[in-house]
Amino acid sequence: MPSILVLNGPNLNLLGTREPGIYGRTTLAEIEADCVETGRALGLEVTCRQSNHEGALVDALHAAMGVQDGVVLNAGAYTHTSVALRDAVSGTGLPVVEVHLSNVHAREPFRQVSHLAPVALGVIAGFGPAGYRLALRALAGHLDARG
Ligand code: CA2
Repeated sequence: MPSILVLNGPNLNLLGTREPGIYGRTTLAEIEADCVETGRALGLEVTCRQSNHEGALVDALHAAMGVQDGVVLNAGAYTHTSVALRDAVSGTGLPVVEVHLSNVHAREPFRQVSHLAPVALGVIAGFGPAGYRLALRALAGHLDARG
């Protein structure tokens, strides 16, 4: 069974507790449980991780090499700043779907820049927690087509 890492970055552990106007009321634990459930329905084994630390996110991507078949990545603010994460994404060679809860393209100009998008399989933004489900579906289709 293909294995997928769902990796969340800085501050996403606060989901559902603060700023519900932007990020909604769903907690990260609820999103992760939904990912595991969606994965089960799609025939994917889903493992979830979150870190507030750039290097720990790089380490998590490295650890996924040879173990996992794809990654759903919401790197939070590091999306817009981190060349190290971009290098880790391209270095692992894993298919990575970049996810954002909010429509980053409708927000501040600095959020419209992604260092990850050019090395990602694709990007999903603006659909709230449903974006993770869409990303898992996209990865399942990609892995299936690749054989
Ligand atoms: O829309 C997204 O998913 C983001 O990746 C969320 C990041 C933001 O820096 C990106 O530009 C877009 C921020 C996550 C912060 O989450 C919070 C949740 C509740 C309270 C405060 C922050």
